[in-house]
Amino acid sequence: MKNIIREGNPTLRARAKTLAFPLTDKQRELGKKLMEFLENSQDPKLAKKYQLRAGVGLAAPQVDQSIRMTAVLVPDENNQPIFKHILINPTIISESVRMAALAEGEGCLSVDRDVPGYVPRHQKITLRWYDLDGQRHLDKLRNYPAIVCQHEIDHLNGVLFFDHINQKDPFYQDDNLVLIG
Ligand code: SB7
Ligand code: NI
Repeated sequence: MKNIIREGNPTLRARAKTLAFPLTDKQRELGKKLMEFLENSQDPKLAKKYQLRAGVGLAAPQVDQSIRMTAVLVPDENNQPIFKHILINPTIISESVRMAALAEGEGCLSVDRDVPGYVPRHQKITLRWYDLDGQRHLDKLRNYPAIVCQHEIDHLNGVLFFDHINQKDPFYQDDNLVLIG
């Protein structure tokens, strides 16, 4: 997965296409490659060897495929996966009013610069998604896994994390925003 596209490439600003089932063999392979990339990027030895930045998610548009597919691999403190799935056509079907943001801010493998500031996201979401075989899933997520999924779904809609940062006051925190991490 050497071909991650960067900010400025119009694919990152496009609305990606909904996938139809059954997926093609190529689409299935792409899903597995996205996940493999995340696994390798989180393996300290492999990451060093291939000079990868650690990633918890990677969306198909980031490899210039404008389709609604993303891999998510969120580990816990012991490096055990707490949410590890290849998501096809993910949709947020309900969301909390309460917002959450990472205290550290966010980064993106497609953005080669630090953009400081809080990125407010829904603290809890209910996510509907399909796996590679077309099976439907529903998951209730909160905090970090919810934030990562929202970052990835944004990629499917042509949105980048810094679009959510308050321009005038990047670290503005209203009463409804909880910081995590
Ligand atoms: C911080 C980082 C990510 C998500 C949420 C908070 C993912 C970074 C890797 N990606 O660019 C995936 O799109
Ligand atoms: Ni990203």
